[in-house]
Parts: sequence; C-alpha cells; structure tokens
Amino acid sequence: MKIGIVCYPTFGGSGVIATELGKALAEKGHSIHFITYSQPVRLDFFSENISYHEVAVANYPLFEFAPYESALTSKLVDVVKYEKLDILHVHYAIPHASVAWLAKQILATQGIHIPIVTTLHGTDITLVGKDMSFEPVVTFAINHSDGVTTVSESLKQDTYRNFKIDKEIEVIHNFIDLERFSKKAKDHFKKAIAPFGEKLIVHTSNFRKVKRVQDVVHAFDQIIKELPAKLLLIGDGPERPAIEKLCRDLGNCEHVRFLGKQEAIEEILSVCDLFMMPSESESFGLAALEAMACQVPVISSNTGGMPELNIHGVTGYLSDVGNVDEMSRFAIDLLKDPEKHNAFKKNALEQAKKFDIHVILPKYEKFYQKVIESMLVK
Ligand code: GMT
Repeated sequence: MKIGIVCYPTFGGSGVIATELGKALAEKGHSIHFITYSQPVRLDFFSENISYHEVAVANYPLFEFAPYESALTSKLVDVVKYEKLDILHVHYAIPHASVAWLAKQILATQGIHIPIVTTLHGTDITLVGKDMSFEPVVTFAINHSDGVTTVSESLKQDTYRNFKIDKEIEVIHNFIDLERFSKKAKDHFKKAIAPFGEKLIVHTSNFRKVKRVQDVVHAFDQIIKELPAKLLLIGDGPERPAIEKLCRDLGNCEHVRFLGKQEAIEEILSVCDLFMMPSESESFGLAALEAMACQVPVISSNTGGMPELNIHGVTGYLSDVGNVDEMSRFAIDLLKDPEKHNAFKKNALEQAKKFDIHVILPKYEKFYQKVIESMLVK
C-alpha cells in the first residue's frame, strides 16, 4: 500500500508511535510518506520505502498566526495526488483530522477519493480536544473520518463520553519494538550513577502538568527515608523549574538527576529498578511500556488506559491519582523484596510482549484494508 502519515514530529508519544509504525510498515514493503512540519525525531535513517514531505508555512506580514493548517492541507492534496496514495493515516485529532477531511474534499473535486484513518492518542480527547475552542471541529472530524482508532479501550470510552460520536471506533493498542527495547548490559552506567548500589527510580515524560512529576519527587522523598535510592528524571518541559524548586525545598537534590531529553532511553531503562508514572490522565502510557520491555516494574496511577498495561500486583502497582503515600509504600515494599522484585521484572517483560510491534502492526494493515474496501463499496 502507499500510505501517507501525518503526525507531530516531536518526542511526544503520538509522534513516536506514528513514526515507528511508518518505519515498520516500510520494512514490510509498504511505501510510506511522512507529511510533517519537520523531520520526525525517530526518522533518522534512509529507507527506499520512506519519503518525507516537509510542510513549509509561507510567512507574510499580515499573518499574526502562521496558517499551518492551510499549508498542511495543500501539502496533503499535493502528496496524495502526485504520489498516488491509497490511504492517509493521521495521528492526533487536532488539527490533523480536520485538515485531512478538507484535503479529502478538495481531492474529491478532482475525482480522487482518499480514505482517511484517524488515530486518537489521548490529550486530543481527554484534555485539549474537549475544550470548547476545539470540540465542534474534533467531533466533526472524528465522525467524518473513514476509520477511527484509539490506543486503548479506555480512550475509546472517553471519546464516546466526551463527544457525540456516531462512528465505530477500533482499539489498536500502542506497541513496542522489543529488539530495541530490551534489557542491555550497561552495568558501568549503573556503577557511575549509583556507586553504592542505590536503587534507581526513573520517570520519563514531557514534564507537563498532566504527568504530575511532582508526585514522583514526593514519593521518592519518602522512599529515600527507607532505602538508598537515586531518581532519574528524563525529558523536559514546562514544569521543570517547579520540579527543581520542589527538590530544593525537600532537600533531596543530591539524589535527583535531571538527564534531559535522551535518545538511547533503553540504555538508561536497562539499569533502572522502578518506573513511576503518576499521571493525572494517560490514554495508554507508552513510556511505561518502554520501561516494562526493559524489565522495569511500574508504579503508576490507575487513570485512563494504565490498567490495560500495568497489571496491579503482577507487573507493578496502581494507585489513585495523587495517592503519593500509597505509591511510595508500594515502591518500598517492592524494592525491599528481591524475590518479588525479580518476579515483577519478568512479568513486566511478559506483559510488554503482548504489545510487540509484530503483534500490533498486522492490526493496522488489516484496518487499512477494511477502510479501503469499505470506500470501494460506496
Ligand atoms: O503524553 C503526552 O503528553 C504525549 C502524548 C502525545 O499525544 O504525543 O501521548 C499520548 O499518546 C501516547 C501514544 O499513543 C500515549 O501512550 C500516551 O498515554 C498519551 N498521553 C496522554 O494521554 C497524557
């Protein structure tokens, strides 16, 4: 198939999933066209089956806000038409789903009928999408997509709850490349960062409010009262100054390392003992899946799709959002019990295998086929 993929080309989960999906589809022989405003971060190699089309927005003194959506629409029309795409797969509803719909209308006037698949990723539904300033557009764009998927059952239910949707939604979970994300022998790194055998607790995110990184720091503060540990905070974002201030106020800065945005995250995860994800809302929790694939158990909130991934008492523990005391108790209990910890590490990997890219990829291929065929019937 010739597939166009539209996504945010950043470190965010939706961009990562879209890029990895495109790369895997290309490996299977499909012809993939990424259409984004800059090169996706994980698209860092050459493949004969992958093309990248950059969306450039013309600057003009009249524009206070650059009209990205118009530029993206025109680019989609161009790529679909000249590359003769079979299907367009857009990730994240805002603005990609409505832009794709407009491109589809323009193409229809030229006798080209392109099917649109929209994948909803989380905050496009649970946070920003339901805001009054976006809701009518999101509702319309979902209802007018030819196929809609969500990355968890929970997100599917949230979509039906928050919007008036008359479309059938298919759940296709996030996935993981287990060749890349596996436990690597990086003991020298562990020795450097935890020279006295301290336990390593890790959190990765974009440090937005929704991630509640401060809960990680508070929980960690309780953990180090019980056992020697270090906290690795990976990523960056708007809450970083507040998180740093909290460490200073709690007086635990010497045990907390801010590692910034990291590419080879699997190498760091490989030496960690526990992953924490206390998010306010989380449609799936791709970062937790990456940790689990590297045999790191997860302490998370029980929000959104987290219970579909993290199994309470098996791969880690789930607590109510904000229940920092319970999260730290679970962490201490697990880190002090080597037998249980080892069992959870193995369980985490077994659970991650259910989301192996080789299991999930055919579901997308089948879904594309179904959507294309349903268009032919019309
Ligand atoms: O978590 C973020 O803030 C990034 C966001 C995105 O859209 O890039 O991630 C969402 O999509 C990921 C991939 O499908 C999911 O694994 C994350 O759980 C989801 N984030 C939230 O729902 C907060």
